[in-house]
Amino acid sequence: MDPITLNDPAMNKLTTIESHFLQQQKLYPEVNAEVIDLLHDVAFAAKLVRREVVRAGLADILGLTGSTNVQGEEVKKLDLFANEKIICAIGQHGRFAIMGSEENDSIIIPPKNETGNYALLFDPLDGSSNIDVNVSVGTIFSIYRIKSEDPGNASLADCLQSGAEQVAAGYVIYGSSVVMVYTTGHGVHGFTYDPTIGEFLLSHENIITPERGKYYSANEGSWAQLNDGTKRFLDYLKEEDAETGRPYSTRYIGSLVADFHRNLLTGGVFVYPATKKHKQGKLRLMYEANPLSFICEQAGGRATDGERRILDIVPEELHQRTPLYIGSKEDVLVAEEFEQGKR
Ligand code: AHM
Ligand code: MG
Repeated sequence: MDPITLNDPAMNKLTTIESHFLQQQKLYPEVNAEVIDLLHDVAFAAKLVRREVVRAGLADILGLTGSTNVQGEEVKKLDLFANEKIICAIGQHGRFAIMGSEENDSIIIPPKNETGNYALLFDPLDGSSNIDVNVSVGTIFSIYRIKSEDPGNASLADCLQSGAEQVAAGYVIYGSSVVMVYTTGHGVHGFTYDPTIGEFLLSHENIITPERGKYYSANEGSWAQLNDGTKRFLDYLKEEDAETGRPYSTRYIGSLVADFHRNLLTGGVFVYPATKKHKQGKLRLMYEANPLSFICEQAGGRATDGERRILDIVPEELHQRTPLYIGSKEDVLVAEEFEQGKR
């Protein structure tokens, strides 16, 4: 008897995150299989965080955040909840020797860290001021191979590596849909979560960001705090010039991950400079700037602190802050010229 062959054309178009990773491993055998497992862990943790984020508006009705729930347990604020979920969901597999979170002052040693060869640095829920008002928030993560030979001895030094040493990075945005974007240094790929089947499906393959954008994202409410270079750059973006497509439109959500994601897809520049209030910038090098810069460069964009490539900065401390100019290459180059007083 002849074997039965089934072919469902609709299925051929669906690529689950799992089958995408299998394809990537064939294409790029140099990407360690462990790294793929780590990305799976992150995708799983993101599903847990998403489950709570989509119910955030029910906090008052259900007695969530800061109060006691029906089981008599104290319910955590969403960013702290996300932090604990990620640490526990990812830490239980023993693949990470060490972690660092924007929510924790010190490094975190997962319960089973004897076998993991990697360090995870993450912002569990970026855009915290937007959580209670139904605006997109996200999880940002960065993965490094540890330098210590014995994972049981992993220390802060294993976390303090420059961004250029990342083996993978990504983010999950909890917005009108939930999207996970990642890179292992072989392009940038995005997946949209289908809640009806509980799967991330490939929706954005090989993301390339436009060379020049049409949006700029900056908190202009801080105008009085900005230095002259930044002010002149923002003024420049508002001038009329057909050749460069100016004036640009302002788009500023106040969730870095959401502002970055939009600009990545449509083109644009995100600016959070050093200000009088935030003399080193506000954003965190290890949890925000490095992972997004890795993704941005992989998509053909550029990311600097106005002087230096973000990925070349050698970190001195876990919670180090940095100015950030990130997005379409041409736009970031112009921003740097203004910051450096060349314009
Ligand atoms: P958070 O990690 O406490 O949420 O702070 C980081 C956020 C970024 O998501 C966003 O780009 C920035 O802070 C907005 O800051 P501002 O309100 O000063 O514009
Ligand atoms: Mg943040």
